[in-house]
Amino acid sequence: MYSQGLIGADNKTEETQAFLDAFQKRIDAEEKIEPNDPMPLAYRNTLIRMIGQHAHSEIVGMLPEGNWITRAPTLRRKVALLAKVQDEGGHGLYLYSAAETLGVSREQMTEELLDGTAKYSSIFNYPTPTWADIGTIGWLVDGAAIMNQVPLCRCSYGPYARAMIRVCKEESFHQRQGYELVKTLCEGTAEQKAMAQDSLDRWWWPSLMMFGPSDTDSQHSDKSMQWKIKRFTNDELRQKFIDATVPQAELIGLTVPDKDLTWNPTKNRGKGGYDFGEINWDEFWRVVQGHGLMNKDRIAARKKAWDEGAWVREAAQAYAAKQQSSSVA
Ligand code: FAQ
Repeated sequence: MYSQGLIGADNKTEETQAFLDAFQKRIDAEEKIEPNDPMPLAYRNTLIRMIGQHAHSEIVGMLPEGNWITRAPTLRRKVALLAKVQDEGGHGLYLYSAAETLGVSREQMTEELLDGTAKYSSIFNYPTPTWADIGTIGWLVDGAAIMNQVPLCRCSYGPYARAMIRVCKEESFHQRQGYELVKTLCEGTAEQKAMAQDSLDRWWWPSLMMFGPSDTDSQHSDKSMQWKIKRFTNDELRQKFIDATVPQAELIGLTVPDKDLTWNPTKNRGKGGYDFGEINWDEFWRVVQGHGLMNKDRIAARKKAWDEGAWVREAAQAYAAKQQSSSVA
């Protein structure tokens, strides 16, 4: 672990108004905050919560797609899917490391995931019953993830911002391979096209929920915007995603399952944008609170992996202790 201080690494800095003002001045000047810098406790805790949730999402997010690796229809698709799932695992590890720079351990974060204290993205609590879902996840879920994460490359916390640069490059490949997969299905037989449409029908609304509650219900957005952790609000990013994705659906002949979707030329300060239907926020909160279709399965899978990996952690600790005692002797 890198950062040991509660407020600053010196363990002395007090959270006075003068300190808070000086901190905000650094943020406003677009300076990056680094692990050993003094920072308000609430800033630290916001990042631990958000980066931890993000890391868990990447790791839990391997499960719905990993489920299809053995059933990918061609060698080319299998190789791409294997690489993608492996990338998501890498993103999770980067992010756990970024969170560790704030003074929390990976063990603690994992325990909080398993006991339900820490959240992960709602989207990974939906099932993947068809092969088309693998394309739709790349296209929509990675597409939404990129929309949210590109601005995080400019997050005020240095380790998170830097991790996001590589993550976004990889997510971009994921989005393209997903869209190409769905496009291929749309150019295939009538059954394949119907499979793609059915998948879009099931994933569209949950993808919009990935951006979080509407701005009026978002508890953390104001403070995170002030600290330049978030650069856009949940609703702003959701709108950008809809505006970018609807034409992609049209291009491959799919229909977005929203009867209220209409082009509004006055939106986005006259640049135009889509008006869209009401999101089912009851469903969103139900899933976030653990009552989605796959919540129990996802946590059970993570718990099994954690329990079965105990011997690896113990062996690594025993090896480290042995190395340390032989270097002391
Ligand atoms: N699911 O006040 P806000 C990926 C919670 S990565 C579950 O608006 P905030 C890659 C929120 O935590 C996807 N919970 O919160 C991939 C808070 O609860 P708390 C993950 C949600 O933090 C692709 C409460 O609601 N990406 O997909 C969700 O300002 C394919 C109030 O919300 C990130 O984590 C939700 N959707 O804004 C992997 C990006 N939304 O903590 C595999 C970083 C909100 O007070 C395959 N995170 N909540 O108990 C963020 O940008 C933000 O944290 C938001 C939420 C935008 C997610």
